[in-house]
Amino acid sequence: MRILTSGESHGEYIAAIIEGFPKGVLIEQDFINHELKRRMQGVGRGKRMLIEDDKIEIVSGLRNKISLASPITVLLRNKDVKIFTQNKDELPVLSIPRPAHADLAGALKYKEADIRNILERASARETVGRVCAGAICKQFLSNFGIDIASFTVSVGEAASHIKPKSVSDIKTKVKNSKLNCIDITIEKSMIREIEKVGSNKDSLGGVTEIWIDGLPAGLGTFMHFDKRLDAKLAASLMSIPGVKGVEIGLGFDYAKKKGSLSHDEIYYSKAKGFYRETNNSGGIEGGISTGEPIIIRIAMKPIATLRQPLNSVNIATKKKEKAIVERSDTCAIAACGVIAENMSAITITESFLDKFGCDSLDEIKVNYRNYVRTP
Ligand code: EPS
Repeated sequence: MRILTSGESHGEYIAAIIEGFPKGVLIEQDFINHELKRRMQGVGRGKRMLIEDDKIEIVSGLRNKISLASPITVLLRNKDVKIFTQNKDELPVLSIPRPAHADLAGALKYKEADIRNILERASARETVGRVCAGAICKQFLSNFGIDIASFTVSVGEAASHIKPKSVSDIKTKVKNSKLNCIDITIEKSMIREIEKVGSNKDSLGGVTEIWIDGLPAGLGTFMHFDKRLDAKLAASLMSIPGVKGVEIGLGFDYAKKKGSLSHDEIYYSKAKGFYRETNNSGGIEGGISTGEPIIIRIAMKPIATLRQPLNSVNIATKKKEKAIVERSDTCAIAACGVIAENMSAITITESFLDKFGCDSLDEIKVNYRNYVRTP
């Protein structure tokens, strides 16, 4: 399976093409719109989210809602269109890069004098296309009881220490949250932090945790470095704009502990097969899923655009100036969780299709059942 997205933040459309998706999968457009709506929400989101309604059209790859195995094309029309492919727009040239955005690195790389031509594609708006593809993959995975959820662990200094039991536990607890949080007490401190930095024209990041339940043991492999499931998940999550850290299971805490106190001992029962009573590995050993839930945390840096801008240099004059101010979010950690769920769904689907075949759902189901039958 291959996925392409296209589109600029203020261009006419965002598009996603999913090639190599199996035949016979029921795809509900409403579910994709539901995931897109979740991506728009959360305290700290910017005014753009009030302009857009982020509803999709699927223009190829399905017949009567069922996938045909041909490339699936999803289109989403932006409402806030400022740049055009054919007509001339009147936008001024932007020449003062924002620290922490792609502005300067992109302008240097592409020898570009107008930073608008960099930031339009570098904008996190592109993650709309990834959520569309991920929401299609989530619907494929649901045929095998695989489900994914996320929750906000911390925002600035406000951190929750509550541990969920499962994906369905997370889903129940975040239902009425304004920040995709399972801890309503700490959520209040998180919201206060976001409001405080917002009124100081500043920005914040945070940490979000992703859980994947229902995976069989055996996805991914150590046989080659680029097929390790942990490496694939880390790469796909690190590709989300603003993400600067990924840890699986105990992650960085492993480095502080003895092996005898950190490795997950192995048990067997007739009813459960092989199982563990702890899950410090985060559900992956040797680059392969163990059958325990996959647990990953990602850290997002503060949003790059500051309404009280940092020092920068005008790329035309080379003089010191304050960075440009574009409309932006104060904190996007809740949205980051939704994007991370959908990026994980893409990666898990890729490894699932590698293991069980990729042409039709019926064939994949037969292969899956044969595989899981023998422990
Ligand atoms: C975003 C849309 C963008 C930004 C944000 C994410 O819209 P606009 O630039 O029109 O306000 O709100 O992008 C960034 C934070 C960024 O740094 O690029 C979206 O749809 O997620």
